[in-house]
Amino acid sequence: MIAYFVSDIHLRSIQEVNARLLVRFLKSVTKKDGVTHLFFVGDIFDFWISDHKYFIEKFEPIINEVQRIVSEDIVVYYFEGNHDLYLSSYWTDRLGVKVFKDHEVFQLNGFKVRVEHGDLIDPEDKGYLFLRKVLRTPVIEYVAHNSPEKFIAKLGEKASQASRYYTTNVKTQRVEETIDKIHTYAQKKIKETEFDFIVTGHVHVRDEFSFVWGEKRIQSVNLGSWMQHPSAYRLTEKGGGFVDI
Ligand SMILES: [Mn+2]
Repeated sequence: MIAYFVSDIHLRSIQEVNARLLVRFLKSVTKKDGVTHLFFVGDIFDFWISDHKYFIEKFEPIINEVQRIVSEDIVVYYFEGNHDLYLSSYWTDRLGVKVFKDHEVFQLNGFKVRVEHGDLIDPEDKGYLFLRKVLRTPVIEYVAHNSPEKFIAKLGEKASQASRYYTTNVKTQRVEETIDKIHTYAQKKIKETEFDFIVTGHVHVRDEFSFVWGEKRIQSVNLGSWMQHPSAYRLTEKGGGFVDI
């Protein structure tokens, strides 16, 4: 068993360096090298909603690789982030990728692994939590699915040009505080669901942390962001660790 986890690549175009790195990484995700699972843990794209042709064409080389990976019977999961939403109509129905909106616990070769995007790690981020609620209302879902392709293309271009201020500055200002929040979240969630690993993203701070719960050592992993450090978390029956991309 080899499982890879990636998140928060925030791709805006297929021309950028991280898009090339992602395609190269996906090419290395093969059955012959023993890969069994691939987890997209949200915000892979800086903007993708629903099943619009605009996104499918824009990110075609990535889609082609995902198709090839699925055809090799490698299990691919996609956890929606806050920049990639309403994915199931294309990613599940057309590509065969199971999509999750919330957390999920997987049994991976003896390890119980809890996976989620991580947008609930910071309870003080009230503005974001409100936005999260709004984005997930039926009205927005309807608009996301039914907006004309032209409007989506406009929105997509706007999103691609939008300032990186929030994601590059605001989010990384208080690294220690964020790390505390990741650890607190893991220690809180273990009281609700049993797991050996908790894998999150969203807060853009790459972090590995372990703590003892009862008789067990629990591992908490935050995947960080490719804007700082392109990497994937690799889990095998021996345990896990980051690999540089
Ligand atoms: Mn996010």
